[in-house]
Amino acid sequence: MSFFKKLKEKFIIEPEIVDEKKEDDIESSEEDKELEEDAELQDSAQLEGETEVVNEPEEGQEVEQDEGSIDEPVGETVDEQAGDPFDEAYDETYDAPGENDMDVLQEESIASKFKKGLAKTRNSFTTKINDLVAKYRTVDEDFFEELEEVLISADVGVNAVMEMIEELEMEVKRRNIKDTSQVKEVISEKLVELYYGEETEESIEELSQNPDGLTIYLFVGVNGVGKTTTIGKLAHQLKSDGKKVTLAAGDTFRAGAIDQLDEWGKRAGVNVIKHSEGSDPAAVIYDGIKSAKSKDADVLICDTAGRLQNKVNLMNELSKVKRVIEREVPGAPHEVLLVLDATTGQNAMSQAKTFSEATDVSGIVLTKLDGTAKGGIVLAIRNELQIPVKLVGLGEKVTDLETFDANAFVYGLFADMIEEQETEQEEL
Ligand SMILES: Nc1nc2c(ncn2[C@@H]2O[C@H](COP(=O)(O)OP(=O)(O)O)[C@@H](O)[C@H]2O)c(=O)[nH]1
Ligand SMILES: [Mg+2]
Repeated sequence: MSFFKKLKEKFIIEPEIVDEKKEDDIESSEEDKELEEDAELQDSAQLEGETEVVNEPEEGQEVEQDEGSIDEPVGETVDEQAGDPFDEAYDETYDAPGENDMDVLQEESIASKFKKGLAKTRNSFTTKINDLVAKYRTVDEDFFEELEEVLISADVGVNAVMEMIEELEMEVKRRNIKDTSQVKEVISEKLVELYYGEETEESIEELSQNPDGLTIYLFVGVNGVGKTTTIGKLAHQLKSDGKKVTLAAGDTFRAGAIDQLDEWGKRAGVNVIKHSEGSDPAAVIYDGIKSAKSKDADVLICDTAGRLQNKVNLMNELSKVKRVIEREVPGAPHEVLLVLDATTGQNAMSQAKTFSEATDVSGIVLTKLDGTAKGGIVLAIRNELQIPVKLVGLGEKVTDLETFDANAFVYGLFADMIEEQETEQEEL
């Protein structure tokens, strides 16, 4: 099967099935008149996809995030509406489908989220690849040379690009491909291979958990990368999965950091342990663990400060926090998640190097992928640091956090080409 077709089958479901599901969902929450009305409006607008209903803000309701600040292409319908991320109707409708439908629905929404979140990267990448294919009709050395530049300009990373081009050249020879338009699909396939490397199993790397007892996640990273926001999103996700969550406000350094986490905690409906500004972060984390244990919580998520200007202090502080965690819960922390801002490009790479020297980073959270045209940084990080990207931030809404999936990522990058190829084939 062709790779585009594989991605399509994995991530796109038939529109009719979606429509049926939508009707089912609405029936199952009949008592909610407003929701029904919303759905009817949606139907008459003939929008496709199942998620508009749930994301639509109710009348008069405050819209939390201003999506207008992120310029997005028009014409993509699924999941586009900004709504109150904590809207009750969201959870109700989202949970409504029967168990068997759940996988399909979730995959569809993962694909649409990656597609939406990667719009900037895709637009730039698709244009460049299409230009390249138009310029060189047949595959030759010049074509590969320019392709190399396109990939590097998307921040894929020089080493990764070299490896990729070498693989591509071999594959093109092996399959006897002459026409450059056919190379697009091979590129997409090779990008996934590049991400997973030697691993035979293309596993999606979920966060590790403590099989018996409290799971602890420690978040690290410099100021402004999105630690607190990601913690809020993750807390909401875990809570929706039925987990009992506690947050510890370990960023005692920055003014407002404690309140910010507290606010996220309130919105997600989870417990927040905090001390006053300027207090010892390790003491906050210690109290967090004590509280989480006494409340029989499943997960404790620890926020930390990120002033890299004072590197030695920061690293000492992190080591102390980590020691407390290790001492109080054997086997913890179950993840040390380094948060990196995708829009900072190669700077993110150097932060990753600094932090992994000071502490054992187990996974990367790459935020603000929606804000950059250089989403290729995901591949560079994995390839050059050998640390898996576990979560990606695809927007500012509470639901804009996804477990990283290289296939969904590549789908997000090639969605236009995949859909284009589809119509071409239908026309034949
Ligand atoms: N567009 C976008 N913005 C994000 C994302 N994650 C975080 N942000 C924004 O980044 C800014 C800094 O986030 P914050 O959580 O305070 O960073 P911290 O200093 O590391 O805790 C905030 O304005 C967030 O809304 C994301 O995935 N996409
Ligand atoms: Mg913060």
